[in-house]
Amino acid sequence: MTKNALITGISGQDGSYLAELLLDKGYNVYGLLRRLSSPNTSRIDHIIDSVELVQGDLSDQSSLDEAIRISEPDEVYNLAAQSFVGTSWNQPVHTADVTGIGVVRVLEAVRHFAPSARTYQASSSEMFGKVQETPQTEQTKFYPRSPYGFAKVFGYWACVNYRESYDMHISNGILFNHESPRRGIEFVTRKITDGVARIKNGLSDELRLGNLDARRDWGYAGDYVEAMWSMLQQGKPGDYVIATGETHSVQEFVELAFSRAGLDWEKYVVVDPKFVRPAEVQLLLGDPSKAKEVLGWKPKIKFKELVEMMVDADLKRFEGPKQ
Ligand code: NDP
Ligand code: GDR
Repeated sequence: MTKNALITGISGQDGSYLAELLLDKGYNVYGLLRRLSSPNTSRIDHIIDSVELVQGDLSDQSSLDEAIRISEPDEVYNLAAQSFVGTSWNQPVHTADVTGIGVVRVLEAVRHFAPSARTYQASSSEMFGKVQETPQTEQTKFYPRSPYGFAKVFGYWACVNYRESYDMHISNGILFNHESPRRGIEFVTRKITDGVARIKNGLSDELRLGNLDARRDWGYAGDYVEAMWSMLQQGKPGDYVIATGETHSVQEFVELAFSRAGLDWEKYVVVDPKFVRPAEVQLLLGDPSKAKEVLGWKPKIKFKELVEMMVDADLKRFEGPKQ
C-alpha cells in the first residue's frame, strides 16, 4: 500500500532532497508550507505538481493538527525550524518557540491525530556545543552554545520523553553539518561558494567572514536524507549520529573553494568581527558507527567533492543571466 509522508520544512534544503527521495520511493508526499509575503518554493518548484502542500506554521497548533488530519501520515519528518545559529541570538524567543516548542506541537498533533505514525526529529550536532569529548557519539553530553542549540536540546528531550511516555515511534537524527548547492546563502559554506563565484565574475572584490578556525564535520545533504528515511524503517525507534567522521576548518573550505575557481583566497578574504559569534562551537567531529551498524548507512560524497560540487554549481549559476 502507498505510504503517506508529511514533511515540515519542505521548502528548505533538506526538505527538498527528502521530498525527491520519498517520491522516488513511491510515497504520497505532503509538505507543510508557511505563509510568506512572497512564496519561497524555489527548491521544490521542479516537483511541486507531485507533492501536496498544506499551509501551516510550527508556532500554530491548530494548523499542525489540521496538517496531520489532512495528510493521514504513516511517517512525519519534522525538519522545520529557525535553523540559522547566528540569527538565534537576535531572535532567541522566536527560535525557542519554533525550533524548541514547535517540536512539542508536532508531537502533540501526531499523538492525537496519527498516534501510530513514525516521527523523525531533525536534531543537531549543535547540541554538543562546547564539546566534552571527541569524536561525539549518541552518548556524548550536550552543552549547547546558542539559543538555537538549547532549543534543539529541548526538542531532542521532548522526543525521548514522548517515546517513553506514549510508546510512540520517534527517532532523533543527530545530524552534523550537511551542505549542497541548495544550502541557504547565509551558512558559511554557501556564503563562500557564492562569494567565490561573484569574485570570479567581477561582481565583488572581497568576501567578509568570521572565525576561520572553527572546525566542522561537513557532509552532503543528499546522503543525509537517506539516513532520515532509514531511521523510520527500523522496527524500533532510536537516536543516531549522522556524520562523516572527518573534520575540516572554515579556512580549509575557503582554500579549496578559491583554488577550484583558480583564485588566491588571501587576496579576497577579510575577517570581519561582525560575523564572529558571541559563543562559538569550535570543533565538531561525529562518530557515525551506530548508523553504519544498524542502518547500514554511510556517506558517499567526500569533503573535497562537496566543495567542488558547490563551487561548480555557483559558477554555473552566474553563467546565465546575472543574479
Ligand atoms: P533550512 O533553513 O534550509 O529549512 C528550514 C525549513 O523550515 C524551511 O522550509 C522553512 O520555511 C521552515 N520553517 C522555518 N520556520 C518555520 C515555521 N515557523 N513554521 C513552518 N516552517 C518553518 O534548514 P535545513 O534544510 O538545512 O535543515 C532542516 C532541519 O534540520 C532544521 O530543523 C535544521 O535545524 C536541522 N539541521 C540541519 C543541519 C544542516 O547542516 N543542514 C544539521 C542538523 C540539523 P521557509 O522556506 O518558509 O523559511
Ligand atoms: P552552523 O553553520 O552554525 O554550524 O549551523 P554555519 O555554516 O552558519 O557556521 C559554521 C561555522 O562557520 C563559522 N563562520 C561563519 N558562519 C557564517 N554563517 N558566516 C560567516 O561569515 C562565518 N565565518 C565563520 C561559524 O562561526 C561556525 O563556526 C549549521 C546549521 O545548519 C544548523 O541548523 C545545524 O544544526 C548545524 O549546522 C549542525
